[in-house]
Amino acid sequence: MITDIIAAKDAALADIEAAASLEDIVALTTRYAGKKGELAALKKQLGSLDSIEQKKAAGAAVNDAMSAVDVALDARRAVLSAAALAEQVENERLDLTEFMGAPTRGHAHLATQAWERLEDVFVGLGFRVAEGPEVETDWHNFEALNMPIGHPARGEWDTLFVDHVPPGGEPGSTVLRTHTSPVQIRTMLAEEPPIYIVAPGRVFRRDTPDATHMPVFHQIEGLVIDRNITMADLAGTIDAFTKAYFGPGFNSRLRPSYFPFTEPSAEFDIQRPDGSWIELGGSGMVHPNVLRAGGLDPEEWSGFAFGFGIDRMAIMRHGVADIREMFADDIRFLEQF
Ligand code: FA5
Repeated sequence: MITDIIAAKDAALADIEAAASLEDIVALTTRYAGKKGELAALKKQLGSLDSIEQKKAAGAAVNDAMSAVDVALDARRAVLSAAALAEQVENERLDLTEFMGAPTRGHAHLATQAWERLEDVFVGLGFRVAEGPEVETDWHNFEALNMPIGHPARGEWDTLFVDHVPPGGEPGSTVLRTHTSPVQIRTMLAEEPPIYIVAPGRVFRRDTPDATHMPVFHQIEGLVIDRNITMADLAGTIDAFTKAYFGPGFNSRLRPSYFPFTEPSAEFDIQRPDGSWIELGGSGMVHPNVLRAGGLDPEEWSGFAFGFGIDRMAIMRHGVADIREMFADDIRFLEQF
């Protein structure tokens, strides 16, 4: 019997050594190490042996054979698994040095290009670039801009609220800024006039996307605070800016309007090549209440402010019919600019 056991063990070890795949290992495990395997069958025969000594010796031989087979299976499985993994890695390897045809160069997105060009134009006119946070307090976004809680004009901006209550604050008092105008307040509170800044940035509204609206878009705010600033300074600045940004052949107009934070207020429109007008932004003389919220004396200081839609300016300048094209991430559209 012991001879049979040793023969079975040697056959098993030779087969395991010769196994070429993990599937072979599974089959050999069933054949030799399983409950119905060859060694288990020999173990069952132990009972038929005559003496206790024979049973002990044969039992020890079977156990020894079984553990030798288990060890061999584990070792061979480890070798084959490592080989399979190496093969998979090699098959899935990406050659990052490979390129198809001539390399192409990327460039800044159309919105970024417009943003940077606008900054350049205004820096050329003597403005400095300022910025503020995208997550704002209700106070900076509305209240300091002459829109106390309950003011009907708040409804003009379909506001997105942030689920955050600041220490000592009220629920619903944190918003995604609906315009860049809160940067006016932050700038007035942070520095002494004279102030000549532009503040480009991302703003958020619960607007449904259409040809001229996006729920996330960009504005550039302008703020001038100095002595004896008049509406003529505002009109002159907008005229100079229009010529510098759009070039000759574009017409612009200021149209009387209403904003709570400016008085008087004007809307700024530009004429499309097809003759139709599109609204690009709002503007006006900074309201005395806004100067006060910014810590300034309206008897001493006056100023003007404006807020233009950057994306609208980009589509106007390039003759794009639909603002949604800007954000569809279609490389065929973007690479034209
Ligand atoms: C404002 O946001 C005022 N803060 C502008 C302002 C600043 C007035 C300073 C006076 C003084 P309004 O909601 O009209 O105003 O937006 C200004 C411009 O942003 C619009 O003229 C338009 O060009 C752009 N705009 C508004 N909503 C969208 C939108 N959903 N998608 C793309 N552009 C938009």
